[in-house]
Amino acid sequence: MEFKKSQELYNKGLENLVGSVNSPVRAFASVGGNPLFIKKAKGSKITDVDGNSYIDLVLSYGPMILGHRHKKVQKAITKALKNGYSFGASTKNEIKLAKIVCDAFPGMDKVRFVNSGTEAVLSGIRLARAFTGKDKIIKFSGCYHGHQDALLVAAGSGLATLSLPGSKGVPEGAVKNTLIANYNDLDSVKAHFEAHDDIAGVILEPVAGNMGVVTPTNNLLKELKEYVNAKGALLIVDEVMTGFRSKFGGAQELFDVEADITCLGKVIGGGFPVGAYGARNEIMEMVAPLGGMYQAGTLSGNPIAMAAGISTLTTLNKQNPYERFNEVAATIETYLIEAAREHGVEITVNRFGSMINPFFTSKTVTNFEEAQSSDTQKFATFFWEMMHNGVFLPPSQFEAWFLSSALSEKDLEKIKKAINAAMEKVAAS
Ligand code: KE4
Repeated sequence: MEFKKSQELYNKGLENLVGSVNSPVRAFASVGGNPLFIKKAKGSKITDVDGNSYIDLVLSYGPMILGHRHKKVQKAITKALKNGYSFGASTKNEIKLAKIVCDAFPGMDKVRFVNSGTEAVLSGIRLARAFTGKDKIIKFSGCYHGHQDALLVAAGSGLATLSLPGSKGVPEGAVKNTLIANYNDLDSVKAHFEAHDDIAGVILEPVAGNMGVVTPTNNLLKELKEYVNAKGALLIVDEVMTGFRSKFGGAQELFDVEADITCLGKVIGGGFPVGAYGARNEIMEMVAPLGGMYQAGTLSGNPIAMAAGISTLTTLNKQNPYERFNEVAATIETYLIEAAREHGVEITVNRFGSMINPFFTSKTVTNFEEAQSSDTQKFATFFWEMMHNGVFLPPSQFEAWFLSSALSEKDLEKIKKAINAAMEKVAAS
C-alpha cells in the first residue's frame, strides 16, 4: 500500500495547518506515521488520495451511521441547497428536526441546536448551573465531552491518547468547580456530594467511547439519576456518541433512564456540523430568549445541516438497524477473540451496540485506569496491519470502532481476514 500522495499533502499542510490536521486524533500520533488524506467515500468504503480503499470503521467518529453518501441524505441536501445556505433566521426544517429529536428522547420537551458536541455540552453545563444556582460539576475520569476549559481535566479521547493530564491554556479558575469521579464507581460520586453542597450536576457518557469502549455496570445510570436528583443536582447525559447510535432513543432508551439534560451531536447532523442540548420545559425555559441563560450561534440550525439531520434520522428510524448492529458487533468480537487466542495475544474486547474495540491487555476494562493498562504499542502494530489489509480504524487505542448499516457480509469477511493478519503481526512483534 502506497501513502505517497497523503505524505505530500501532509508536508504541504504543515505550512498553514497545525500538524496538518484540524483535530488532534487525526494526526495518528499514538500509532505513528502520518495522517491519511481522504479523497472520497461511499457506503461502507472510504478512499484515500493514493487510491487505497478501506472498509471504514471510523465513520467520521460516529456520524456516518448509514454509511457514506446515503442516497436519501444526498437527495435531501441537494434539495435544500437550491433554497440557500444560511439565513440567520428560523426555517421549517429546524422545527421538523426538533420534533424528531424530542419524540426520541422522552426527557426532552425542548431542544436547542448548536454546531458541535462541545457546544452542546458547554451549553448543557451552563444550563445545569443556571437551573440549580450551583457551580460545581462532576465528570468521570476517561470520559471526554469536547474541549471546553472546565472539562479538560481528565479527558479521555485525544488527551488520553496524547497522555496530557489536562490542557495548557486552561486557567486554574476554569477547573476549580470541576470534580472528578471514577467511572462505574458510584461511591466516588457520593464522596463529592458529602464534601460539597454546591454541585449543579453530574455529566457522563452513558456508554464511554473515549477511553476505548467502557460499558456501565450495575445499573449505573439509574442509580446515578436517583442519587443525584435526591441531592438536588441534575444528571447531564452526554449522548453525543451514543445518541441514535446505541438505540434510536440513545442509551437512555436502552437503560430506561431519563436524563435531566441531554447533549447530542454526530449522528444528529448526518455528517454536517450539528449539536443539540435539551431538557424538560421547566429547565429549557431558562434559555434565552425565554430565560436568563445566554447561548447563541450564527450557524445554529443551519438549513443544510437540518436537512441532512432529518433525512439521516428518518432513514435510520425506518431501517431500525440496532439488532443487526448487535449481531455484527458480536461477530467482530468473535473474530478478535478467536484470532487473539490462535496467536497467543492477550486482549479484552468491550462492545456496546455498534461501538466496539479491543484492548491489548488481559485485564477487564471497566474504567480509565484499567484502559490505560492496555499495550498501545501492540495497538499501533494492529492498526497498521489492519490498514494494509483494507480496514480503516480510529488511530488510537482510546477510541471506539463504529459500525454503519452499509456494512455487508463481504465486508465482514474482509474484516475477519484483516483481523487474523493483524493479530499474527502483533504476536510476532
Ligand atoms: P465535537 O465537539 O467533537 O463535535 O464533540 C465533542 C464530544 C462530546 N461528547 C462525546 C461523548 C464525544 O465523543 C465527543 C467527540 N468525540 C471525539 C471522538 N472521540 C471526536 C473526534 C475528534 O475529536 O476529532
